Amino acid sequence: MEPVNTRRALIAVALTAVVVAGCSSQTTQEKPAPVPNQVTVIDRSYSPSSITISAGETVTWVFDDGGMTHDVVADDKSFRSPLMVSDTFTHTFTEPGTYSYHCTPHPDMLGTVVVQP
Ligand SMILES: [Cu+2]
Repeated sequence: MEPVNTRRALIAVALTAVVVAGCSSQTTQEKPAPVPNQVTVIDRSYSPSSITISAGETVTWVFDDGGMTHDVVADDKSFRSPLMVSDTFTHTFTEPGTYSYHCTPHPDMLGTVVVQP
């Protein structure tokens, strides 16, 4: 009697382990969650060109323009990225306001971050 119950318990544990392992392997195959407040630097422009966030939030610029070099420079100099061809640049905005920025090599590349209270 006792050994049978123990065996059943072990089988239940083994089945549970398989289910959990299946779930976790599925999780690792999912794409990473999209970054909030993301601006993609692509096609010689900022996309979206205007983004609205709340004070305390962070904007992430993703440089992905096929090898073309860009940067992100605030018109009021409150933030500035290096010149970049790939990777990301982030800036956290603590003060509400409207921040316009541009690209040094391409002065016609313009973007705006609107920070709400
Ligand atoms: Cu540029």
